[in-house]
Amino acid sequence: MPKSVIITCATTGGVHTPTMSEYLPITPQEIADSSIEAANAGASIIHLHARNPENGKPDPRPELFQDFMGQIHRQSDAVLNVSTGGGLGMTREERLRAALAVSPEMASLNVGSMNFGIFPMKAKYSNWKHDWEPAFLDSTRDFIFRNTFADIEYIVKELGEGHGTRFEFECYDLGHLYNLAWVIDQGWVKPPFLIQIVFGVLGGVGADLDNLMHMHTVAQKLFGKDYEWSVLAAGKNQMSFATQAAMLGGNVRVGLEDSLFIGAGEKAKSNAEQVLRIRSIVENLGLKVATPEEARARLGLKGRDKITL
Ligand code: KMH
Ligand code: ZN
Repeated sequence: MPKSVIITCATTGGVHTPTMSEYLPITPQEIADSSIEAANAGASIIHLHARNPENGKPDPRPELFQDFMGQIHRQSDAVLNVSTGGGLGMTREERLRAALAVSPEMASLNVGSMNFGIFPMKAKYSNWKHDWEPAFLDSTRDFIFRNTFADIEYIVKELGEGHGTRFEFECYDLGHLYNLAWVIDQGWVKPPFLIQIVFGVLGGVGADLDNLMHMHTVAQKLFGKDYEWSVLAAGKNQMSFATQAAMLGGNVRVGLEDSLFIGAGEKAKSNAEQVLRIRSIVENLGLKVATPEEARARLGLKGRDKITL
């Protein structure tokens, strides 16, 4: 009997900017509504970032997270997963503020430093809604997404040991799997692990099916039975890579953080639209979609009553 497929939905992120899509949720109310709709559509995990309600810039303030997380928590039983990647350029302390304040069941943990180039998107847009957007995109020409071993140790100790939060380990390249294996060897984190293999970020591994197969093979060797794996691909490869992961027995992540589209040149009108699309693919493959309770059991989460909202 194949395992059910855990769908994570990353509803806004800190990469896309307001000019790129009118459907990107920005305010706490928009993020709450869009996340609840995605949960109702079949996402059992909601991966969350916050934005400044006035200008849409990625924003680390815990009160923004508390606002939308409180609403999602009251209106769905989805697992709430707080980003510690934050917005490109935030300090380590800023990136951790919200998660430390709400003590979530899950948080992301990026397990390697890398280039993270989103500057090529700048050429596709004009008539910016906000002045900060083109400068923000441009700044990533000379930007290192910092996730050193010291950063990783700080996060697993403060948040993992301190709050019982479990991690969505974001692996953007082969070496990140080995970084994670080393972290596990230190005894800092315990199984089961959720490994999110990320394709198509400029600076990480490319969205090539051979890479997916190889990273899955290596993850299997390094983590054996101790892990669940999931795939996200940025941009146009989002649905095909999620489909491939489901076919290989993995889990999937979709959402407007990772792609603003639902088809070639066609913008997704909501996060739920992407969730419903992958859900229908998964079900047409003869697989079931995991409920939040199934996700909690498989990932060993502490429970929705143990978060501070
Ligand atoms: N933006 C994604 C490619 C995080 O929030 O920690 C990866 C991500 C990072 O979700
Ligand atoms: Zn994220």
